[in-house]
Amino acid sequence: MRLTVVANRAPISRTEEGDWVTSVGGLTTALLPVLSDQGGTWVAMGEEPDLPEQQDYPAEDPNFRVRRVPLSQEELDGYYYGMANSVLWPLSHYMVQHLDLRDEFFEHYRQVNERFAEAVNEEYQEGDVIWMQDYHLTFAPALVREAHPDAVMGHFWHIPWPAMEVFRILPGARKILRGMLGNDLIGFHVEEYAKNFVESAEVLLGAEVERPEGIIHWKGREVHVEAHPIGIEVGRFERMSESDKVKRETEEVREEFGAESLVVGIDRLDYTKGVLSRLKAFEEFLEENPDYHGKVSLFQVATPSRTEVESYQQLKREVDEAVGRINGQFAGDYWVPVHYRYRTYTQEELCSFYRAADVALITPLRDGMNLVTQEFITAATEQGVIILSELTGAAYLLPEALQVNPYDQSGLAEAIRTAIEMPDEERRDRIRALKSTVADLNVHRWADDFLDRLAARREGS
Ligand code: ADQ
Repeated sequence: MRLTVVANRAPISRTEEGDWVTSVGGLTTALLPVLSDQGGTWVAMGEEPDLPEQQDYPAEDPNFRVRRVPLSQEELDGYYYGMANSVLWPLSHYMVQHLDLRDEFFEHYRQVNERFAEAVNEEYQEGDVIWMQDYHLTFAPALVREAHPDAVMGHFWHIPWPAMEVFRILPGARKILRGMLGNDLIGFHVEEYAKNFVESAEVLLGAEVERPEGIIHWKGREVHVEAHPIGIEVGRFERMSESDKVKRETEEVREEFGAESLVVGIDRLDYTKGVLSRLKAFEEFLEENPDYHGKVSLFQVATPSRTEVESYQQLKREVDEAVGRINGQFAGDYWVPVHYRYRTYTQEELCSFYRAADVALITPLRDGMNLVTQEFITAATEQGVIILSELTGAAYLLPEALQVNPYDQSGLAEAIRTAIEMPDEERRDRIRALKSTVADLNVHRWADDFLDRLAARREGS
């Protein structure tokens, strides 16, 4: 069964030396083996003007094709930075204060989705399975469906689907739902998002739905809506974290920061990740617990992200300021309370940070899943304690984490103390249970399960 993957980003990129390499990242790693094995095409946006529209890969012995949809700067601004990142992203994370609603965003998004659909239609061969990814491509499914009524098509949505009453705030909400209902199968990380989607279709479009099966009847077809929690490449993270190099680097990290207890946070710098509230909670922890001054440090890594969007620039300024304020107020002669790094690291380096942590502080204000949690758990030693926001998809699957409400600053400050003081035996029991769940989630299993369900949809079940 040939596969057409449709995603915003291509799975290969060009190095500075001009060589083509496959990207690092869960989605690429999960889908490329399947694509290479079964043949097919990966359709993605063309981010730079000089990239080929069609590229067979690898050049010497191709086993799949990359098809690019070239975008002008104006289209990229409207479709990607605008509609995807400044409208659908904040809305799906319940952050309506960050909504930037503009007609031109919607218009560019619609046009770019049409071009994606045209590219898919041109590449499509009878019997192919089409798998769309994420919130960049909500109109494309219905457009492909018009051209290929018999195509088997699925969509995985990587962020939360918000409650119906929040989703309906969006002008154009019904158009987005109609676009998505071109699919045969729609996957979310957890049941709660799937239920929200079904309710949106029922209330906003008047569609007939079947619960608890999660079936929407639409234009004479069935659209199945299911939970398919994503995982990480467990084997790779296990191997990396057990390697001598990572173990050595872990020691170096511990020595560099010198604290008795190290609390670690690692996130893309995005307002959904709760970095600012986390820093304030750590500040409150230091205010309330003078006995821990000089003994506990927070190591916060923030990856630069969407730096073109104003609200992200503002967040960076606020985080810089908060780190300066905390260190200015609390630092002692040989103790820095917050070590802050604003940069990207290799996965091996991240593993050494995960292993160096006594406590992982993962407190998004909302997150579809949160893969950093799964990476932390996989790499962690038996000492590692995971503090996890209950407003993440991961929280539904990982009850043994110390769960917190990320909006509750005092609760978070208290959880830091609880985590630091947790007895060894409890730490070990919790992390063992967490490791076992994360091992089962595995991204390869996720891809296989979704594709199996798509194959079943072809048979009509
Ligand atoms: P993201 O919002 O990007 O993903 P997350 O799932 O945590 O969030 O993944 C972040 C990835 O970036 C991790 O693999 C992590 O290793 C990496 N990373 C973080 N900091 C880094 C750094 N400094 N340098 C290099 N890499 C870094 C979206 C949704 C999530 C969902 C995923 C997958 O928002 O909810 O879990 O997709 O579906």
